[in-house]
Amino acid sequence: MTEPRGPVDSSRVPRFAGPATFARLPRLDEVARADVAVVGVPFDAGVSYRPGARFGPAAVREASRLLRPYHPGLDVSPFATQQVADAGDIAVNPFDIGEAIETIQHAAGSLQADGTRLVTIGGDHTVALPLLRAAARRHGPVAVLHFDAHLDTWDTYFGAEHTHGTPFRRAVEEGILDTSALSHVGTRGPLYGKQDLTEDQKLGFGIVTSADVYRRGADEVADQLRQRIGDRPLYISIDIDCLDPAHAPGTGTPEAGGLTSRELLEILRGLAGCRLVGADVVEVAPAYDHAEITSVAASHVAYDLISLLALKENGERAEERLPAADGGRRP
Ligand SMILES: [Mn+2]
Repeated sequence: MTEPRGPVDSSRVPRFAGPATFARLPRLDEVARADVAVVGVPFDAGVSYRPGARFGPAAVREASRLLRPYHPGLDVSPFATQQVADAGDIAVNPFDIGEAIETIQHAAGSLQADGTRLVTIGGDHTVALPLLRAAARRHGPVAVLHFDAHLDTWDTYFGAEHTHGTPFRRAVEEGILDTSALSHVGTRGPLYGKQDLTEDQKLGFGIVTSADVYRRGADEVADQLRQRIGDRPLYISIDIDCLDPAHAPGTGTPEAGGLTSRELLEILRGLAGCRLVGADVVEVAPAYDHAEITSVAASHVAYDLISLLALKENGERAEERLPAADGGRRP
């Protein structure tokens, strides 16, 4: 295997210049194949409140320019031990949710046909359903870790089955999730009624509320989640509104009392060793953002997901080769 092609060298091209790909990585068509592909889904026709997540992928890519090649928390160089590439955006019909879902499922299936794992940048949360279908087609029913202020297991809204509030109920109904290992993390805020919780529980979800994370701490929460997940294939879906609006104002349905970006990143790092097969970061709506707070948080979250993918199931490096090009200290 040839050495992975990494990001543009920031000692030669400053970070504010160069390609607008995620972390200034090569495009997918510039490499023979990728172990991990970052793909955007600029789609927000499924939102129930503020629109604008269709501009999420571009904003997260822009905010990712400052990412550096070595992750000290996980002791891994995620762009050196595996080939990571930017697959661009999936072009979806903004006027037909059903067709958009089909397009996303097909595109995700093609992208991962040769074993490439996907980190998807949304887009509203509707996109999780076709991504879960594509993951389950390849790996069988998947465990799901769902970071979100909301349950996203509602049945319908204005009669619509496919919205950003329904993907996980549809996925359970379709039998593509391993219902023995489903968890929401960061849940909070008012619901329509107590039945929202009882129905969610019947679908198989456990809940770690935002308050639970505050009281128990990130390490204990991550340990508990890791035990529940075990060695099942794991899909992580991160709605950026799991973060408090102070940490992620640029999103469609904000709720007070959320996680800090530090708590989210520490929980993710505590999942090292899990069998991660795919992930998404969704609901970044840059028009409501300030000073790139939300898109910076989302880009770092995506970086941590890519770093987790660089770790083997037992927590060791995916490849034993040491990073060659990334050793230097660069701004
Ligand atoms: Mn959501």
